Amino acid sequence: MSKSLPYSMKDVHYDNAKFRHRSLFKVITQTLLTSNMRRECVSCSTGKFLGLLMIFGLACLMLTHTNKAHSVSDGLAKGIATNEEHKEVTDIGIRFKKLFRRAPRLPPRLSPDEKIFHHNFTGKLNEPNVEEQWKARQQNVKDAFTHAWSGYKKFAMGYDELMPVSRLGVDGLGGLGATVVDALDTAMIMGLDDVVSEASSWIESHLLDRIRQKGQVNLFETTIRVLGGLLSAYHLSGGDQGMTLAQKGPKPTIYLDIAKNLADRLLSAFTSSPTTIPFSDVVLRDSSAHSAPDGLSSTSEVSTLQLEFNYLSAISGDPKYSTEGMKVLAHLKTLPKTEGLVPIYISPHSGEFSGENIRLGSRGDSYYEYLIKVWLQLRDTQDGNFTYLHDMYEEAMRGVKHMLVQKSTPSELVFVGELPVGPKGYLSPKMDHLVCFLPGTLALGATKGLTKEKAMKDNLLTFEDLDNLKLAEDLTKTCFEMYSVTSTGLAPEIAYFHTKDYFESGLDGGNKSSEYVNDIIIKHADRHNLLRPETVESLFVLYRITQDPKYREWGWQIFESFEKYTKVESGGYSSLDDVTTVPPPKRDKMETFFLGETLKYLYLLFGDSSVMPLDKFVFNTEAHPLPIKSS
Ligand code: DMJ
Repeated sequence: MSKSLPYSMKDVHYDNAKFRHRSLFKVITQTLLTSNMRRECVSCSTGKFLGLLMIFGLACLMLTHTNKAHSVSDGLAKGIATNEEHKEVTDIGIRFKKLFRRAPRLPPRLSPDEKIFHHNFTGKLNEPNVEEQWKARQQNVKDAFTHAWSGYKKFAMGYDELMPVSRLGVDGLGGLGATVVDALDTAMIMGLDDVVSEASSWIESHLLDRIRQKGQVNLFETTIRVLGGLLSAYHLSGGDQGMTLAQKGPKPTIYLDIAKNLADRLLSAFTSSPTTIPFSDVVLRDSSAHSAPDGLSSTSEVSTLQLEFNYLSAISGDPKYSTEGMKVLAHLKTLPKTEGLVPIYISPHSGEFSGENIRLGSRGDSYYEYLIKVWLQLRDTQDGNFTYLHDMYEEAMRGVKHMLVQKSTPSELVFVGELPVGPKGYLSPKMDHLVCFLPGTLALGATKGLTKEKAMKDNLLTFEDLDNLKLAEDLTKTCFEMYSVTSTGLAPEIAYFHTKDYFESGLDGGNKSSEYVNDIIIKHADRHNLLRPETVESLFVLYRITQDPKYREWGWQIFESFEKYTKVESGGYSSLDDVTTVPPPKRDKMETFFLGETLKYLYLLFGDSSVMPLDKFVFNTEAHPLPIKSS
């Protein structure tokens, strides 16, 4: 007797197509001759062998019996006359084949929650519950926006910001009713017609007067929040052959006219400067401009105006806005850098960088963001060659990876540190919440707004793109853990990370059950939360690009914490003083970007991915979407 085949060969036999097409008789006899059962039988008694045959016979009877009902109903359902006998035999054959087929590979075991998301992710099972659940969550965000707006409307209409605890308004941004303009396009996207109507009629009746009368404003803040808000409202209300999301409100040209009036005044920051680097402040009523008391501008501020100015030129037909804005980037291109990284201050008097402090947090952040976004905005137009922006971006991201990225101990969270005394100095393991814009920017830069799946299918990703995408995913996790490590589930303004060179005890976030409680340090002075958007912004972009449902789930956890700890009953949401304490003391301020950005990104994260597609719109740094124009 030949020896039984080694397992690998047996596998080949079992996979053989011929085996699957044999008659029932052959299946039984061959199975008896080749299976383990045969080996058993050779060594067992005749009695045991007969017993096995009986069991086998019984199994045959059961299968025959159950198949009858099946084949009839199948046949009826299909409306096809079937030969019952023939079908029975065939069905039995199929069942036997199933018996001897290799066990199917089972999907990984998932928790009930994960199951829902897994089905949604693959898109194969059209689980209505999943989308229903996200729709319900999206509705919660919409309700939150309505609650925020109602507080602002009741207590602070026309002021820049709401102090929700005091129930007062405050002008922290120059008095242009910044919340109204920042919130308007979010209301349009959410389809909140009443809010659109209230906000737009305030803009129509008051904003131009304010612009003519008000004094000093910051060039950057006014551009990203007010000008950006007006430009998006223009497009979303039908201007520039745009969408007509807003059923109510003025004609789009109203927004354009106000935007031009405002931008004409803001231009004085460029034209008064002795270099191409604009001054930081403008006095609106007389269109004059001056530098900050120290004579310096922030690098991120002078390089985060171009999306808005370019779009305004495109829709107004007047190139002067774009010309002034793009001169800044062309000038920055010529300045010396460290592996693409730049100091956070620049002098409008000399046009040179000032100091050596390098970071991607405050004053540095959106320099890197706009390099890639302005390139995305302009690359398909015929207005010039903007490849240099992409080159600057790629060089900078290589610099980030080489000089700023580190891992924490003990659990290896990837973070972006700072070089406070320049490239030759030490790396501080400090990361502002502001840096959490970076994962979204990296992912956008990698796929140019397409899904990863599509970009891979079309062979569009380089190794560098994939590397950047991986870093984006790692950093998004870190940003999320900055939330989940605290007692409130809300991130501090600044986090430090334990590394092999840096340790400080007794400064954790308070959530002792977090896996990362020993990795993240939160100093007393940094424990506030300003309702900032950067992490949910990156969750939104990462979700759109990777389609991984975990980003939605993380966003939902963050939203629930905002609801639990920042909501003010009488209306509005409040910044917090300390996210490590429960209940957290409130700071009594609702920043305009909570309505302009945070709630907008959450709403889009939970909604249909075809709304505001990332390869057709570029979001300014204040989350105002601007359409990408092609030549
Ligand atoms: C916003 O005004 C913008 O997102 C800006 O780029 C950074 N700061 C705030 C939000 O945190």
